[in-house]
Amino acid sequence: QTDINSVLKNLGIQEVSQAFSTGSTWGGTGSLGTLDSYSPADGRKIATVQLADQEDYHTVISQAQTAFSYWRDIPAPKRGDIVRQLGDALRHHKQDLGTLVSYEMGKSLQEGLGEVQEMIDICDFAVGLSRQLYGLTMHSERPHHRMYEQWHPLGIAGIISAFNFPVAVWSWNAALALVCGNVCVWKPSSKTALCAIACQQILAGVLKKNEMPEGISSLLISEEFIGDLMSNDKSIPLVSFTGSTRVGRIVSTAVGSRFGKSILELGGNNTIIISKEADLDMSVIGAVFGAVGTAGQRCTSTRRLIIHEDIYEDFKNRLVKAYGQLRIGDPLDQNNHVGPLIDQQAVAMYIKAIEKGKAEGAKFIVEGGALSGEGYTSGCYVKPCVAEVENHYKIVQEETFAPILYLIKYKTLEEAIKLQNAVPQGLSSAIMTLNLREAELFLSAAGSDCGIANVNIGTSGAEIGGAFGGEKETGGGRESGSDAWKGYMRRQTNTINYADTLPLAQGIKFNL
Ligand code: UN1
Repeated sequence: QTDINSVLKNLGIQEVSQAFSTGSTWGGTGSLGTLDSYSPADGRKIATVQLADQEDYHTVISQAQTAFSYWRDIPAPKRGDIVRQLGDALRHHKQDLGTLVSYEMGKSLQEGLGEVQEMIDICDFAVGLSRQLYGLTMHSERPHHRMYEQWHPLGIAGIISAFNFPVAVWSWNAALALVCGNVCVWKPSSKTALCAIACQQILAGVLKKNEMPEGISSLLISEEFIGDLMSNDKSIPLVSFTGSTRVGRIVSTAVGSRFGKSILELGGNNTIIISKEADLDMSVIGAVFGAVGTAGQRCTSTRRLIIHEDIYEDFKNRLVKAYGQLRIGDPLDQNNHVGPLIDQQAVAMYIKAIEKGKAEGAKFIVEGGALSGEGYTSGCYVKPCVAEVENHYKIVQEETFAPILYLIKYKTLEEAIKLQNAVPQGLSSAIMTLNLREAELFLSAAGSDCGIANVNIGTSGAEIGGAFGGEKETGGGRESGSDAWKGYMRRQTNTINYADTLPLAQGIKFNL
């Protein structure tokens, strides 16, 4: 039995929290009222938070601007040392924070702890990066000239994150943005405000210990209002948005029209192609975890399986058997595989998607439905389900944030790749095959059109070391590893003349 009250106490969560924080300082005018956070696990109210208004927003932004002038002057490796301390603090709080993620968001405790592990990993990555923010040196075409590039911080990095990864997505952005010399302003999902408050407290503690000023990392609690202000605010040069394609389009249009930068991590419609040469035991585990993990609420969740016709029936039967073994219930109980959806609104969306699918001809081989009765009183639990469909069905073309898995049959790999690419989204994809030719074709320019393409691994569970993100309606942004840090900086090309004449480029003569 987990003692939620002591978890909340350890993380510094109060019964009523204020609307914003600039670090150690909390505040809020209270003009927009409050919001209660409920656990989808048992329906209990956890705590109440105030909503930030325009005045709160301006307080935070002006503090952040002042802090930026200070933070950008601190050498990057020293900024890295502060992020290293954040990683240590997260190690210390891993159990409590993972538990809160599980309780407030509803993912299994294992996945909650995994999310905190991702935070620790990205901190480690960012510490190393703080000594490797490299620019290139180029050879100038002019004599006695030196040409090189430098990477400078942008200023305020605005982070708008979703409920499904309530802590990790912030850390991917914040850890990188901070070592790059930016300050951060975070607007988390209002559905997981307490997770955000916990993260903010942990980082604030580290900043305070290092005698850093207020405003290096700020938090604003809001529904959509603050996200709107951020998208339209010229004083936020970068907005990193994770969420639906629908909202992402609004954010990117607003940011783009003021020529700001954005990093967009939007919807996915992720597929595993199961070849007739796949290891089927492995494929079942990959498919089921991908489809039901986080109750199908990852942007990398497996939505479609495209299965070779020769093994279709066999694989279908194995899948039905595996679904029969799933235990659905309290996410904090480690015997369960699947927890609740985030709220009852999500359940309604799931039900509607099933109905829409049936109307279009989807044939459910594992039936879905909402669960009620003992253990399910929050009204947020649903049955993971599986349907045979055609790829062009409207519902199959959409991302439904719930555990609904669609099966499609194929004959040739070329056809399978075409089907997998024939959706508006382009985040994650995978092929299960032991055949090298198939694997390489899938990864080639003529293969998957997604930002992530895996062989003999499912679609979810990406490591932080690689660049994370996708193409098409997924938004094109990249976060986490590789050179994703460049998205948080501005590039400056510098040319220095140490000759005693002024030769012009391209050989142009200009004599006075
Ligand atoms: C998301 O769902 O927003 O690959 C991100 C994964 C995680 C990230 C998911 N590392 O499933």
